[in-house]
Amino acid sequence: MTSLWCAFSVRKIIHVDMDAFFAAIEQRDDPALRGRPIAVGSGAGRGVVMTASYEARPFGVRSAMPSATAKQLCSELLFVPARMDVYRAVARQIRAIFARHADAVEPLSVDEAYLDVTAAAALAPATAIARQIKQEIRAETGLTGSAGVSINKFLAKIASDLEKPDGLTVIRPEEALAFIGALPIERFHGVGPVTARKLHASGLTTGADLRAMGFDALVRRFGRHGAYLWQIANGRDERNVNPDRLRKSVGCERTFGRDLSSRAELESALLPIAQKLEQRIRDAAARPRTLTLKVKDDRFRIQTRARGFGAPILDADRLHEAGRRLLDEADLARPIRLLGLTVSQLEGPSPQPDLFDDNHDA
Ligand code: TTP
Ligand code: MG
Repeated sequence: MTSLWCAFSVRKIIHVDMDAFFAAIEQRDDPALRGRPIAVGSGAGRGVVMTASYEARPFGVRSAMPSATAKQLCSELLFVPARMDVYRAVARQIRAIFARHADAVEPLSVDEAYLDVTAAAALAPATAIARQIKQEIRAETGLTGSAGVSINKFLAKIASDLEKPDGLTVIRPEEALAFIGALPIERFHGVGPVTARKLHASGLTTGADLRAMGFDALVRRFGRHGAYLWQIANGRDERNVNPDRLRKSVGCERTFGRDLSSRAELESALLPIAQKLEQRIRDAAARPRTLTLKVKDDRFRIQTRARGFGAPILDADRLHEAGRRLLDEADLARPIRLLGLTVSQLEGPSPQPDLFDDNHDA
């Protein structure tokens, strides 16, 4: 009786993440790059590494690293310029494969998604579905992805990372608690370096430590984030696979009490907008690469000016600085009644939002 009930109540979630996505596509399309350490991104000036092939990783070359540093670590590193249109087209192919197998698909970034296969798993085991998806990805795109299969999003995502590249890792319901118990708290989503330091200072290093501390003590010490940590440590993550989660843009704008005329006033008015936007970017777990400035003057004429970035633009200072540069491109002859900043092109890996970051209401 119990096992029957379990069979119907336990969800089956798969997380798929492509291996060295941009770099693997470049190696697929140019045989001369295969088997070699490559980085996608600009190798010139202040360029950054978008991703590195698995051959480059043993040298320590990583995403978001300045290209100059990467070259120092690996002198043979080949830089290949990004071809975003190609990557997006492959992302669409992969999503089409997911849609064939899952009841719900939630893309997290250009190369990863959560799949809810609970209903499909009544016909074939979730592990077999994951294997089939990996096969179809390989057959239709010539690329490999890694899959994690488990009972919730948290465990599925951790699982997909465990045997990269070309991995398939299953964390079964009966293994979940032991797995989380041994898991270092740094691996918990939402625990970045700041939170990790605080937890370590309280003697907490693993999921088992969090469980042992107990719900009440965790909440007393860490507020609602303590409650979240306790839930996760006990294998509870009820978040649904939500197909509509991915947003196209995030923005913030202000209409001023009086129209602003001086450049200095406009620049300082832009700062709180950038700060609010930083918070919204974090809340949306976005990795935006385009910033758009909106300017409305006293005659309600609207101008927009936009700029793209090689790496995600996330913090208020950079948003403010980029916004000020965009002001240079706008016609500011008339008094200004509204300024706005919007980021778009949100695709990219979701960051680990840190629960105790300054802007968070921890
Ligand atoms: P990831 O899935 O984080 O990395 P990856 O697919 O290259 O490698 P892994 O096998 O470890 O999953 O990101 C997917 C793509 O997003 C990556 O190929 C390039 C891009 N990207 C950036 O442009 N900047 C970044 O800082 C990161 C992390 C990724
Ligand atoms: Mg990936």
